Amino acid sequence: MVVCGLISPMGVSMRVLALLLLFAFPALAADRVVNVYNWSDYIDPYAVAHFERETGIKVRYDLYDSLETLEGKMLAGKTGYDVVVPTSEPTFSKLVRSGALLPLARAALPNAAGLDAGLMKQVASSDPGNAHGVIYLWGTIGLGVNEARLRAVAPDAPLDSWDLLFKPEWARKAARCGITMMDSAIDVIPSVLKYLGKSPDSTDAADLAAVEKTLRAIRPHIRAFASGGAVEAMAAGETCLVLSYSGDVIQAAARADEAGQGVKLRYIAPKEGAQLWFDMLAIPKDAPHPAEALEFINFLLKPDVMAGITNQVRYPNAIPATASAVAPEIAGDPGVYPPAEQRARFFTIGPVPPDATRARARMWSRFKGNG
Ligand code: N2P
Repeated sequence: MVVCGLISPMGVSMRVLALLLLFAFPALAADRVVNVYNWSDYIDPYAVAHFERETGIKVRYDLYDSLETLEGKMLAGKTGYDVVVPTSEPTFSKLVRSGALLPLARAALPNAAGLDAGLMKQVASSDPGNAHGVIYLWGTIGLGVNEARLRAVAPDAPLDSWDLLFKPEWARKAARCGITMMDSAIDVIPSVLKYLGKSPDSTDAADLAAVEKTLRAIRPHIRAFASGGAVEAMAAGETCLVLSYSGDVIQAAARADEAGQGVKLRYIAPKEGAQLWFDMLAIPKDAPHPAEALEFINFLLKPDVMAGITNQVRYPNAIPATASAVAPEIAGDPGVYPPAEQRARFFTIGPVPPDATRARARMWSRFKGNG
């Protein structure tokens, strides 16, 4: 189409010149692409379309819904991905330590100047000098409840506590309206350790045995393990209790409201402590299109684009200038932007050594298999 446009009014010679240029510089002829590997339900589709239109770069987009899946791909190497979104701990820090990520060329990321300095400092413990990643979105791990259905089967259930799921007497009751748990040893075990009064980073075999005992006791009451699909199942009213990521539950609540079938959902950051995490935009070391990756990341960090993402997926971002463009019902939702007294009960995790990671993964498959 471009070549045809050149025929007139300057005639055939211009067309020949254009063709010659394309032969001499094949990159001009090739489509520019960026291969993005991100969590499911984690972007504003309009942002992707807008980026493609503005830059001419085509976005190829793949999804995962657990850190285990992302780690499996990254450890095998040669993923072909240009942008990945690992959680600061334990995955991103592990990738940084193993040299699996490209240092970010700051000059290509002018919009990174808009990132919250305090939050970036917090993730610097996973990535010295913030060399390999910028914060995309953040959130917590907690419980999603369909209060009306839970109250119907357990009128005095403790809705503010992990007891609701981790105490067999409550789980047994909740099982009557359905319990779903995310399928991730990495993202579930720290919360159980914390609930048991242990360090969420514990590598002690006795602590892991206590976690296993707790989980096994509620195993018969879990209807399904699902990370991505939990949102739909909850929104459809198929389950009444889910262990999941904050924004996933809040998205489910919004979808349920839109569906108008009377399903009302709520996110709870349990009082004993909810894990706070940060998801990072990063570029694999062997990314085939690192320049396009930087353009994509820089685009996502634009305040208007990032505000659109938060409005869509209901996770908070780390760009303070988005505040005025985030919808009031989202900015005012304590599950999305937690007030200080709630944040005081959040905890973060540190790196998990390889042998502890393996022990946790083995325990998780024993637990899951014991249905
Ligand atoms: C999106 C899940 C995101 C976050 N569905 C987990 N870090």
